[in-house]
Amino acid sequence: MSKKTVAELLVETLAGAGVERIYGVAGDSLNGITDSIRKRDDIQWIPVHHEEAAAFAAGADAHLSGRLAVCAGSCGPGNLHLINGLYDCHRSRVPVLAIAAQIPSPEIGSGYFQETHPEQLFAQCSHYCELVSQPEQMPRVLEIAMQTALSRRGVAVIALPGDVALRAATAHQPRRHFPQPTPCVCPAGDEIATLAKILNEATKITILGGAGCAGAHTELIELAGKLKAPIVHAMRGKEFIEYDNPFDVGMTGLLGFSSGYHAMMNCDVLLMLGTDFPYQQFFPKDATIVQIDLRGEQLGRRTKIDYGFVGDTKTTLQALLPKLVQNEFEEHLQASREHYQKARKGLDDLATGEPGTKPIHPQYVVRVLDELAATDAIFSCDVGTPTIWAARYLTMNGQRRLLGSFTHGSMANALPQAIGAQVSHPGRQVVSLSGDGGLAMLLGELLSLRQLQLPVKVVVFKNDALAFVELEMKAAGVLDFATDLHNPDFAKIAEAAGLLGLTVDTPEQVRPLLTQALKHDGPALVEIRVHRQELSMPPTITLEQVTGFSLFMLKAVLSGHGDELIDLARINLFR
Ligand SMILES: Cc1cc2nc3c(=O)[nH]c(=O)nc-3n(C[C@H](O)[C@H](O)[C@H](O)COP(=O)(O)OP(=O)(O)OC[C@H]3O[C@@H](n4cnc5c(N)ncnc54)[C@H](O)[C@@H]3O)c2cc1C
Ligand SMILES: Cc1ncc(C[n+]2csc(CCOP(=O)(O)OP(=O)(O)O)c2C)c(N)n1
Repeated sequence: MSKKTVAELLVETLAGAGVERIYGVAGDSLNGITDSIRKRDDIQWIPVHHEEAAAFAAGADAHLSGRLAVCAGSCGPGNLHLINGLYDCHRSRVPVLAIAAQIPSPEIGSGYFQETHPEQLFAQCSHYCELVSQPEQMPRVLEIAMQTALSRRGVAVIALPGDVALRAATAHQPRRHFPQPTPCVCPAGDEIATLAKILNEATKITILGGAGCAGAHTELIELAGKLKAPIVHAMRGKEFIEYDNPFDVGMTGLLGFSSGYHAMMNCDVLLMLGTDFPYQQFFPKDATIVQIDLRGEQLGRRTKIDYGFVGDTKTTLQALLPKLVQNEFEEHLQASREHYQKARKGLDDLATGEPGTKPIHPQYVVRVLDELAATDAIFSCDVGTPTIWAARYLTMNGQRRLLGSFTHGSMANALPQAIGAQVSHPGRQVVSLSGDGGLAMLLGELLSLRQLQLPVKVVVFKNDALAFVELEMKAAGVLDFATDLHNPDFAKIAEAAGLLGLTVDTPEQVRPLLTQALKHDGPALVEIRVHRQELSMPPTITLEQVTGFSLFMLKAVLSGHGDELIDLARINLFR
């Protein structure tokens, strides 16, 4: 019988599979695991201050590396805190294993101190969630969990009672190799022929691409060239699609560009590639819609489709391209591109910083940040108005990365995601675009930056409000309420926490202080006093006009200024 404990076997299995770190907060029920990590030098414990941050950090790590990342929480409250972050990982389809420590096994079912039932709690945010109740289950349950997280892409959870973790393991040799499966999936020959026929017979074709186009940039651009098709992207596809793309016509959706919207509405055939863009209202009603997705269950989920094919984008396009004839009809592409340039200019015109004017336009801040940031910077943006600025003013180039809580939509994501990004990519510049509400929600994670010596740059958009919600309230015709924030001086808090803390009050300070922060050899926080209601309600739109219109929020979000409807609001509300 080996003297190795279950916890040691668990840690050995993870390390052997290439897992380099576990994010978490220590606790009694995790002692076996943390102690096993202490004894090894091929795997690290990454201490954060809130388990939710551990899950977000692991999600960012997995998203950027494409590999399994791991987080852990102690029993009861410790692993309950993981849940929101795990929902985000699961819904973003990143492979994350969560170790949820459990109370001593003989006490389960007695209402013991800190007792919860992780198998039930994590059921909705995982593909696999099992209790390890005896040593003989290990490492098999762990291996199944890891394989499931990788193969189905999402979260897997193992609940491990502290006492079981300390018992002697019965198995010796864990499996070593857990590569991320990357199967080539191609629709059958007759399906490719059908797809080619639809596309060859159409002239006005638009492509809507999403995160499922990652790794298929060359094929995508060649496809658009053959089809003379404008490419619209969904938010999670921005980092993979926008760059080096002469067919780019911007994003669609509430935060999108009117050019993206029009390109989709005016086409005869819409080709959806690797996207789960969620907003039904933005899909055309009369076009033929063709969808290609790696997961069959995604087909037709967001809009009624005419044809659906199961395949990965790269392999499918490689099979399709030789069967396509060159489309000679240029007008649709030209009109969409011209529209895009106009929409882009409209947004750029809002990103100004007149000396002396206060408060500062947040658009200007992000435009300057975009100019100053490294070619391979990793950005994360909080849910709230920072997501809007990131979508519109950060330029992707194939090397830069963009993290957000785009599918789950949770506040306070940016700082913990930046932690995961910086830990897993120590040489890269990592910038968190944080809301003042979002930062405050997981403020303790500033301390993690110091403790872990992570040179993350936190740019705080200080508008003294839950501004995104305020916009929604205005748009819904209700008075703002409960959205005020009586903020502290975040720069001073940062200084006290051992970070460089800077305050920007005027537009002329934006560039020098962002430059100083980016150059700083260590963590830095730049608090920027930005306009509270940058996206004000267009005064010409009344509640009656939008009653029953499910995109009511759009009129607030998409208008750059109260008197200037630059985007989709006009198209949707006044047609
Ligand atoms: C405040 C806020 C506002 C937002 N506003 C907008 C907005 O205006 N516009 C917008 O676009 N988004 C917006 N979002 C984000 C939105 O909620 C969705 O997360 C986003 O649109 C989805 O992007 P996606 O389709 O690229 O990625 P996903 O939702 O991740 O979909 C990717 C799809 O690709 C498939 N796939 C994966 N790999 C492959 C492969 N190799 N080959 C083929 N298929 C594959 C997957 O199965 C999945 O169906 C907003 C989010 C927030 C928080
Ligand atoms: C955990 C969580 N709570 C509440 C919300 C609802 N919500 C969405 S955006 C937002 C405001 C975000 O405020 P802040 O971080 O200050 O950014 P701002 O919009 O002001 O720039 C809120 C409360 C949410 N998405 N997630």
